[in-house]
Amino acid sequence: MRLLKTMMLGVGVATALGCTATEPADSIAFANTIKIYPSDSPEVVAAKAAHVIPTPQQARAMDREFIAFVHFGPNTFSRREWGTGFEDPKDFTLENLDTDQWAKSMADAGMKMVILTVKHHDGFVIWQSRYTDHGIMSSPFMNGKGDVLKSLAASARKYGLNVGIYLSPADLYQIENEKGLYGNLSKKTLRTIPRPVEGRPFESDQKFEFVVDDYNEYFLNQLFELLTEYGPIDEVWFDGAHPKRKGGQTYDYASWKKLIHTLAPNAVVFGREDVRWCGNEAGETRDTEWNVIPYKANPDTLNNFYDMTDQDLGSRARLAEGNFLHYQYPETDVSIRDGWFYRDDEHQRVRNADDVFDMYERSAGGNAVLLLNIPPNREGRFSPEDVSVLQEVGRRIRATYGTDLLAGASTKTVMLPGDKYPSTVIGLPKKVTLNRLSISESVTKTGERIEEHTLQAFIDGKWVDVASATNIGRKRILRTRDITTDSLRIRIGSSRLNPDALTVTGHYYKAGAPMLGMSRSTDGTVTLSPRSATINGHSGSTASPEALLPEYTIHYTV
Ligand code: FUL
Repeated sequence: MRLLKTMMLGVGVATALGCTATEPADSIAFANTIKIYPSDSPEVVAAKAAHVIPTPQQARAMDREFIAFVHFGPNTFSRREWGTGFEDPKDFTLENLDTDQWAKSMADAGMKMVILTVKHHDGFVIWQSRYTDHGIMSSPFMNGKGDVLKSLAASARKYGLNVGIYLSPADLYQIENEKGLYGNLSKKTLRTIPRPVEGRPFESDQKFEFVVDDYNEYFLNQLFELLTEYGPIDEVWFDGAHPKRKGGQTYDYASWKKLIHTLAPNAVVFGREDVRWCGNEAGETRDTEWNVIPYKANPDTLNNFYDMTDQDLGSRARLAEGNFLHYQYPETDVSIRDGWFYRDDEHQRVRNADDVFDMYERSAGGNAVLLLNIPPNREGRFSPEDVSVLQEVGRRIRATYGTDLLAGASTKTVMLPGDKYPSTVIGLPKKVTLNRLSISESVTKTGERIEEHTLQAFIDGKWVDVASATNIGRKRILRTRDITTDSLRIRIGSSRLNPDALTVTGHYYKAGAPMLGMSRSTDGTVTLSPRSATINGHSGSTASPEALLPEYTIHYTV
């Protein structure tokens, strides 16, 4: 249900902000990055923040909501999390590869894209690169003729998934082998990308010139292959981890960026300007995830981006610390298993559907994107346990969010006494029972504005508060206890600028019985309670039990 321009009331922007004549707030242009000055008042900074909007690429990428990561490579066969660079391609003993099964499972889960580790930190490549023989071309798989990316890209397109690549800047093979290019202290000189290779024509005839060293040239040549020979690439993932460094090797990101923007115009870049790390690998999300981030240096020309792990990245107090405000959304990257790669040397636990569905709601419904890793096994398939979790999560997403219980509702705005902004009242033709409300701001048009909001429901003749949260952004899913009502009201507590139209939908999640955990204290008291999913100290939050669990009674017998 779309609430049309119901909330544009309030005082004129310039007056409200008390802006200077030199920079009235109503003249601020919407942009992906906006400069702020020491002379900007806190109100002007907040108004500028409300004018920072995603690029069309970022907006499309956020709309994907739930995407897949696939970690696959020599580690799958050596049972390691991080390789060493000394892997023997002969040990990549893949015999069967069923990327159709991967793609079908991902599509069943409701995922919209897959990002493959085409080169992890070990430096082994799983596509047919012209620039190294350390990879699938030297392995027994299909007598060296196999190409995992080619196969996955074809399967992904068959099942309607976009494709992304993880190309590790860290490269242990290029560090450890004698002729390795990483940190070889080569001079920066003018290089033409792609470097021609005899007998290996390119599919694209584009050419680029960059002044870079040997490793950056190697990296650019490989990016060129990946971005021109596998169909459209929608995300390029640059991991920040470095098991080892050598020779003061730096990365010429300006050149990489030029190549990516030219060859993959729809792609967003993770770890650089477009997409940031959420700050953990455990599926945790912030309660308040602002995507307007303060930067000291101009993010559009930055070479290095740092990991941001603070709980508060974008409150008004944080904004004032920057010189630039930039739109950058997070991906909640997390593995369905204990570890990024498939291993069976020890029992590798698999997250259950409760946990993954919870992460989906907190990420997609918390102004972020969920990036869930599913590591294929040595048979080249997703394991049955993982597949059943993906199927169940997809079923829950469709069952819950496939229907809008507010369809057909009427809306009006009312100014409640003492409030600064009008409230939106949603009237339904008859009572419905719901426990999820999804609210979106028009972020692509008018930015992220709302800072506090409360959902109220009309129950037994009076308005009661049902849920309160902070910002909204692209989407906020409010998870509530079951409410049966024919009237809802959204009140705005505070906002960076007058809130724009909201999109609101209502849903019902029919939760199954929770998994129970049992503990016994030293005095013999036994406690039975819903178990919180915990994997290797990665706690999968179960949020507030009252919002997530239906009203179950635990019956026990001794
Ligand atoms: C980390 C890497 O070191 C892990 O191996 C994995 O690829 C993860 C997604 O990023 O930084």
